[in-house]
Amino acid sequence: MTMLSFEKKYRVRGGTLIGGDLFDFWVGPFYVGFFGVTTMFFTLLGTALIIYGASQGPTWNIWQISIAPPDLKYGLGLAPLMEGGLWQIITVCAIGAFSSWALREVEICRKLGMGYHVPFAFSVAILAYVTLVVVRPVLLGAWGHGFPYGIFSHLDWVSNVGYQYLHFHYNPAHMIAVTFFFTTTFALALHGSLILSATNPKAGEAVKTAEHENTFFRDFIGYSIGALGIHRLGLFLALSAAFWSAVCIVISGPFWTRSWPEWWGWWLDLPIWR
Ligand code: UQ2
Repeated sequence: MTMLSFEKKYRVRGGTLIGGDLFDFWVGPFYVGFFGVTTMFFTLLGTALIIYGASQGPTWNIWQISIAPPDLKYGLGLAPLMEGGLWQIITVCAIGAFSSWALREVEICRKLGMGYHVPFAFSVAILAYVTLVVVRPVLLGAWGHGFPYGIFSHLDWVSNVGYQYLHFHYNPAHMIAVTFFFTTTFALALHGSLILSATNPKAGEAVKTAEHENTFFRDFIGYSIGALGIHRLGLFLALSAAFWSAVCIVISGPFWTRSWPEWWGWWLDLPIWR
C-alpha cells in the first residue's frame, strides 16, 4: 500500500479522549482533536507573553532576552506581572501545551491501534521539565527557584546552581544521568551506522537484511541484541537519561544542601578503613 492510500484508509473517526466527534478532523496533514486546539491555545498565548515580556525588557538581542521567575520573597504566591508573574503564566502555558501535545499523541495512537510508547516517552521529558520549574521550587518553598526563560540566562542559572553545590559532577544521580546520555549516543551511533551499512551497499548489490546485521555483531563481540531489542534498549537508555536528570536536580536542595563532593564522605567513613 502506498503511503497516501494508507493514510486515507487509516485516517479514521474515533479514539478521542474528549470532545467526541467535535474536533475529530484534520487540517491538511495534521490531526486536530480537542488537544490540538488546546495545544494551539497554550502555545500562542505563551509565545505572545514571551514576546510581550521581551518588549518590556532591555534588549531585543535574541541571546540576551530573558523572562525571570519571581524573587524568592514571593515564596509560592503569585507575583506581580513584571516581577515574575509573566514567568508564572508562561510556565502554566508551557505545561498546558506540552501536556496537550502528549494527549494529542495518545489520541493518534488510539486511532491507529498502536501502543502508547511515544506519548509515554514524551511524558518523561515533560516530567524532567516539571521537576525543574514546579516540583523542586515547591519543595524549596519559592517559585524563584525555577530557571529563567532565556538562552544565555538559563545557561547562567545552570552554572550558578551547579557552583552552589561546589562541584555538581560529584552528584551521584548526575553521574548516572550523564552515563545514560553518553550510552544513548553510543547505542544510536551503533544502530544508525549498522542500518546505513546494511541498506547502502555498493552500486548494483542487493540491500542486506537482519541476518547480516546480526552476523556483524556476532562476529564482532559474540552477541547481537536484535532488531527489536536495540530499539527497546534505546528507549530505556533515553528515558533513563531524562529520569536521572530529574532525580539529580530534585535531590539538590530538597534532600542534600551541602556540597556534592562532601556527599562522598560516606565512603571515607566506612568502618572497613579502621
Ligand atoms: C544489534 C542489532 C541491531 C543494532 C545494533 C546491535 C541486529 C539492527 C546496534 C548491536 C547492539 C548491541 C550488541 C548492544 C550494545 C549495548 C549497549 C549498552 C550500547 O545487535 O541487532 O539491530 O542496531
